[in-house]
Amino acid sequence: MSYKNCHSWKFCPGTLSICTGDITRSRADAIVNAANSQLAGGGGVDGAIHHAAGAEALHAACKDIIRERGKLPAGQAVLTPGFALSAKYIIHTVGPVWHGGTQNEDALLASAYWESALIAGQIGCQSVDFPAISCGVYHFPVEHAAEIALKTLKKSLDQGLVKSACMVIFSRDKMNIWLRAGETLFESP
Ligand code: AR6
Repeated sequence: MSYKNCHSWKFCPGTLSICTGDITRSRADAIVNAANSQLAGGGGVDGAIHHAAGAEALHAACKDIIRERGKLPAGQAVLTPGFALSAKYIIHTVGPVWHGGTQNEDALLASAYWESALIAGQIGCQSVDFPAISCGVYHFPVEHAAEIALKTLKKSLDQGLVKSACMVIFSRDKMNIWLRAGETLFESP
């Protein structure tokens, strides 16, 4: 595993982890991309994934999806191969843009995690790694996002969608926020 500072909670069934690292180096069966509705690539983790997977092949696969089904609304997810990544699949989801919590952002963020885990389960992935969806240019407050993400991933483990889910936190500064959220949710009596 190329991640660092990993902290894991073992549940029955499944393991939920939080690590620092670069998700493009994931060894999981699938990684999740925090994409935009056009699946057009962009900056942040989306840009890094397109670059590492091979921009041309991934762009072509994304274009085919958009041609077939139209734009991907926030809260939904779709699948492409991982191309040059070690991960076999990329699950692209669109998180909500933060508008102060007035536009159903909490439910849309939970749905982005849930729908991604659902696809991972449907294609037989045992392990799936997630970035902090919406916590970059979409400006979702990190403490709040962490609580929603971890609760939703725990539920996906409880329901047996996947065996192992890992939150990959890019910035070490934000790691404490995620760990605190995990401790509060899973270790408080
Ligand atoms: N590995 C893991 N996490 C990363 C990486 C990486 N290599 N690079 C950045 N992050 P963002 P969003 C973290 O802005 O807020 C794109 O342009 C980053 O530190 O990538 O959902 C899309 O095309 C942050 O915590 O995604 C969309 O237009 C987190 O990933 C838009 O941004 C998410 O930040 C989506 O915005």
